[in-house]
Amino acid sequence: GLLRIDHVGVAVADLDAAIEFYARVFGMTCVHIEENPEQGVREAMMRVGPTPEGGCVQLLAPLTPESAIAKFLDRSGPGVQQVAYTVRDVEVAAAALRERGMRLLYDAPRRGTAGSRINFVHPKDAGGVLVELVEPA
Ligand code: V0V
Repeated sequence: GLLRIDHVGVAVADLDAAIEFYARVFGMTCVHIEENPEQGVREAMMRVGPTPEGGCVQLLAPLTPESAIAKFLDRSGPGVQQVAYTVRDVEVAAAALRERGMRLLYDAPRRGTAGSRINFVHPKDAGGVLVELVEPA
């Protein structure tokens, strides 16, 4: 099952400007920055509060015009793009959701932030929310 909220993903056009904004306005701390070419993103993990239990906002900027984030920005503008849940085993969690009629985007997990393994539930099956499953490294 789902263990906790891992992060909330927010699509942004300018990653550096967004990092500065979330740090200055909300007092969040940038704990990780990574480029993920397979996902077409440059992303930053902004930790909420002083300890990891506070969870994170993941800022997502597009690497290419064809990427999922570029498409989202074109259609919807900047804003919440996904909600991600921590799971112990992404394949077990994906199988359980498939059994409940959800379409998972990938047959096999792909690489997410910091060596995690990830998969997604299609937003059309989840009430308009792109749901990500994250098995941390
Ligand atoms: C699209 N739709 C969304 C949506 N993206 N609804 C809610 N939230 C979103 N993020 C709606 C869209 O408005 C359409 O609605 C409908 O879904 C189908 O759109 P589509 O044109 O068929 O599909 P696309 O091309 O917009 O693609 C949507 C999906 C794509 C979700 C399939 O974005 C995708 O593959 N996402 C998974 C990968 C990803 O998001 N990577 C970036 C984050 P109407 O118009 O039909 O009503 S990378 C990441 O999270 C990492 C690295 C990490 O966490 O570690």
